[in-house]
Amino acid sequence: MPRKSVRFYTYVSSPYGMKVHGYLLYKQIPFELVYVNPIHPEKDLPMGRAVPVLEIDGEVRADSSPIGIWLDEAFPDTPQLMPDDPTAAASVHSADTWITDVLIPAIFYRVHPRLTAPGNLPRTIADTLRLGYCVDYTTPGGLPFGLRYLWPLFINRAGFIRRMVAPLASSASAEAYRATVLSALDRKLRDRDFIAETNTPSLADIGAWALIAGPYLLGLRGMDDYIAHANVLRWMRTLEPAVRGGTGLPPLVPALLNR
Ligand SMILES: N[C@@H](CCC(=O)N[C@@H](CS)C(=O)NCC(=O)O)C(=O)O
Repeated sequence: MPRKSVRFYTYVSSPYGMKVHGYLLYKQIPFELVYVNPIHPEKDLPMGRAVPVLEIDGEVRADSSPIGIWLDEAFPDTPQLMPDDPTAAASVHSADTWITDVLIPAIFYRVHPRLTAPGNLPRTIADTLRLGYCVDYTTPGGLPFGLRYLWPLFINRAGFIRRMVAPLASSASAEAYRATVLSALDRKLRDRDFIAETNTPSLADIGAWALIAGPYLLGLRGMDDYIAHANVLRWMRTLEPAVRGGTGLPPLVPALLNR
């Protein structure tokens, strides 16, 4: 059978994109990576204006977790992200909801200048400038002149980020919120190897791994705090060989941006 053609549209800084990127690396599916211009994503995307979008043999779909399930169907001979057993599958879905509702906002919150504790504002601005640099570097033709220096403002204004972090505004600092979330993950991993009730890595593990490793690899500061959580660290290390790439596939973060 001829090899399926897979094209993956994202931006380097998109958490949802990082999840899908992780799925593709874990399954070792050869794919073409297309970084879209985040200012006018609709010009580069085959559908809509949100990333990630995946195209398999000309068929396009959006939405990160459903994309993972679609990849299982399209590539049944690769490691499966969703278990067959219905109880285990329900546990993966519930863990994936936690990732969407809790883990991803914790990451966005950390780089949202307006909501950060005042003492951490310089660091948060430095991190958002770093994100601007990474997006500029990976966007074909670069961002419009000077925009990368305005990235903190761009992040502050993005509607989907505002909606996501709004309920968290009453939390303590971004760091404290992130520490609470990592502690919760550490407790989940205390008595088991994977986030959901599965015997092998699932959609939840691969997504969460990419979400924790991606911002660290992009060079944001303070993103190595997971090391302080022994169970999270053990789990990150166990999964690393399977998700880090090294198989000639486009890595989660391009080598020249990588630490
Ligand atoms: N539920 C979607 C969310 C995707 C999403 O919010 N993507 C952001 C980038 S991280 C985006 O492109 N937002 C632009 C918009 O919604 O207009 C998924 O899981 O893929």
